Amino acid sequence: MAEDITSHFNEKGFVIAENLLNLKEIEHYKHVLKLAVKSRKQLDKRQLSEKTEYEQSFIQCQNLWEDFQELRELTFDQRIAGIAAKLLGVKRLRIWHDQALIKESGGRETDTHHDQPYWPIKETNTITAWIPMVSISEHNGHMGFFSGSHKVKEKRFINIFNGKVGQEELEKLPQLKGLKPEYVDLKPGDVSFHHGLTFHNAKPNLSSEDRPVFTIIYFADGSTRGNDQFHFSVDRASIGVGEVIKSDVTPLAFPIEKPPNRPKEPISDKFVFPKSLGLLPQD
Ligand SMILES: O=C(O)CCC(=O)C(=O)O
Repeated sequence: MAEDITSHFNEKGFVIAENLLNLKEIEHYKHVLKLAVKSRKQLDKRQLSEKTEYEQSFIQCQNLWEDFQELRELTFDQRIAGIAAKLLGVKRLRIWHDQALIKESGGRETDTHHDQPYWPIKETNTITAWIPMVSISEHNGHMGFFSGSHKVKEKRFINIFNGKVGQEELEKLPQLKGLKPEYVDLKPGDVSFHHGLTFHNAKPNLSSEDRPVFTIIYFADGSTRGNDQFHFSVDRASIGVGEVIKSDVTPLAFPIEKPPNRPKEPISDKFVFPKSLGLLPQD
């Protein structure tokens, strides 16, 4: 099976690992994820319609492992990280960050993009595990992947943060030429993995329930900082351009015996109530 999913991943840039977690675990993580998001977003009283277009795609809370011990178990789960390492073909992985992506009931689509340009990592040995806490279908924000788009080794920054991305911009991308997204339905316990260069999007949530999802982003150990674009995962540790990305805010994720300790300066201590993008604690 592992061989199959690796060749599928290499060919398509995404793959599904079915039944990786059991239903009891998913029920547990669904509960703790809900509490974590509630805590981080306690000051945000806005209705969906009052949010920016970007925020109408999902409620986003990053670096939850640093603040919530029970989610740390998930972020550093060796079954998930082990598959991610296998898919990337590397022996050791680090955490870039984790996050909740809760597409609210009525939430709009997630615009087409790939992830790598959002991260100042020079090498492109990166992968995201996308872990739904409910069944995912066309009704509640399933993801669509542009199969093979990761093979064009070129980073294109798509600005999804300022509102809907124009079709004209997407049509010009060599990565998407002749491709349509392959939408993927998932059961609780399934985990999808996508490469940092794979273009993807997600459908709106037409259902009456929020779509709770937790994602974990990993990068190959030994990767270096590629540019000076600000990012919490390198700037908190003062990692300079060209230096190896290695600190207690991006700890080893695989292989490890047990989850790491909380970083010396956890994100919610250092960045209290930031009013930026709604990415981080509170706001
Ligand atoms: O969950 C979504 O709607 C989008 C997820 C995504 O873009 C990602 O995990 O890279």
